[in-house]
Amino acid sequence: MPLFTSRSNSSYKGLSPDGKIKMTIEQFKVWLMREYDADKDGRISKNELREAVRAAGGWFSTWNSSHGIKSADKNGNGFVDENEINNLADFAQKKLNVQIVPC
Ligand SMILES: [Ca+2]
Ligand SMILES: [Ca+2]
Repeated sequence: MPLFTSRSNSSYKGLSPDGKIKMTIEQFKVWLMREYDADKDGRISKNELREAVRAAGGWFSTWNSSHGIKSADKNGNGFVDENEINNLADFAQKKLNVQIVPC
């Protein structure tokens, strides 16, 4: 199943009328892992997140990356853990055109 349901020709698929990309938290995690888990160990390290910020440019450009990474990695173990992904989701909702919807 594609992550974003296709309903427009824009580069972002699955845009709703209010311009938000809607996804569930599960989809958000899957998307993060697919896009940014470079070594496929099932979690996002600080380095991977930093790469993501750099590579994504516009997507993350409003994010002060070091601050963002720090605030995402609450327990400071160098990885964005399962529960810390929620922090990223919060950020995505506040700063990006993403809306996390109930499953
Ligand atoms: Ca990884
Ligand atoms: Ca962590």
